[in-house]
Amino acid sequence: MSDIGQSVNQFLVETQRAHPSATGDLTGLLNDVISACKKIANLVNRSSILGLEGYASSNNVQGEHQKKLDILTNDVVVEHLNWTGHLAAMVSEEIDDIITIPDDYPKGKYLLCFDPLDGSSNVDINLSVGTIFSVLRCPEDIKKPSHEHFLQKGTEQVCAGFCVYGPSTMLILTTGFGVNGFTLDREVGEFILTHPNMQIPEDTAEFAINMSNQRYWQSPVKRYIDECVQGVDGVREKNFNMRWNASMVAEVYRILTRGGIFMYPLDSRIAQQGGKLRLMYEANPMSFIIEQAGGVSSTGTQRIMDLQPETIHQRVPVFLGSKNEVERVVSYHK
Ligand code: AHM
Ligand code: MG
Repeated sequence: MSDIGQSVNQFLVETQRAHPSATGDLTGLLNDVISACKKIANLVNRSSILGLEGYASSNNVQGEHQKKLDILTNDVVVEHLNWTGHLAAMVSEEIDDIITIPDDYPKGKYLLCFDPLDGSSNVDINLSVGTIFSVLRCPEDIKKPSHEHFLQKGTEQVCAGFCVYGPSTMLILTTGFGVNGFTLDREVGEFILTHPNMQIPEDTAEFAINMSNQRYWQSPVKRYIDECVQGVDGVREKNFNMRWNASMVAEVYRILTRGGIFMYPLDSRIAQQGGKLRLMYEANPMSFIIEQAGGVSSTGTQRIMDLQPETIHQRVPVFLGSKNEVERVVSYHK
């Protein structure tokens, strides 16, 4: 029988049963994350009606001007997850320090890193935004996790996922056994398995990069993009298409669906800060998903999931997507 049409809850419970040592804690945690995402989908969908467009008066730890929805969606995740007993602590793009679990709630065995509203520059113009999350194990016997407990390589992730709030609300999940995509059925309020076992084609003729930064790029990236743009008249002998959503969740969803390469490279403007995208709650979870779907994810010189994080808000250059294209741009860095 086809699995298509299964609810995400049934999918998670059946996955849990297939692993007899599983306690149900991860299923419980994921159900909490999914509830938070449904609430966020609703807020994003109704943001104009609710008067939630525009900026708040604050900056986040990265010095970025926060949107009202950045703050609100962060609070939704925290409030859905801090009392349920599955987490020991959280890290959010929007909050400088670790988010601890209040003393009167039980502590769980997992750590959550999340970006509550990725691509939020798109929210006021009615384009896709999303929520990205990564689940790590909290070392046993640690009652109050500190920064060092979060600084685990991407290869240590137990689960990663993201939601895209687009024409449909989609949830993409991996627990290390392939990648599955679910669509929110708003009529019944449930995510339904619509895209089982997503696979990224090894070849592609579509790239995604913010071309307005071209003059700041390093030579391997300039060379790779020049060759794509030359199309049939250059060494690649085929024409390339370009997309840039300014929303990593939308780009990664597109790549999971029809292939492609996504790049946010180091450039001379952002070299000092190490890149634009954040390792713990953007690059690592997306890399886990991309690799589980047969793609490749690199900084240009190193597999992203092998990086030893040094700080919770660390940034990295990102090249991810169809295997043969990512390997090509990586080879230009050698
Ligand atoms: P955000 O988490 O503050 O939204 O920033 C991350 C986003 C990514 O989703 C997207 O790929 C990138 O920033 C777009 O950057 P730019 O506006 O420089 O093109
Ligand atoms: Mg983000």
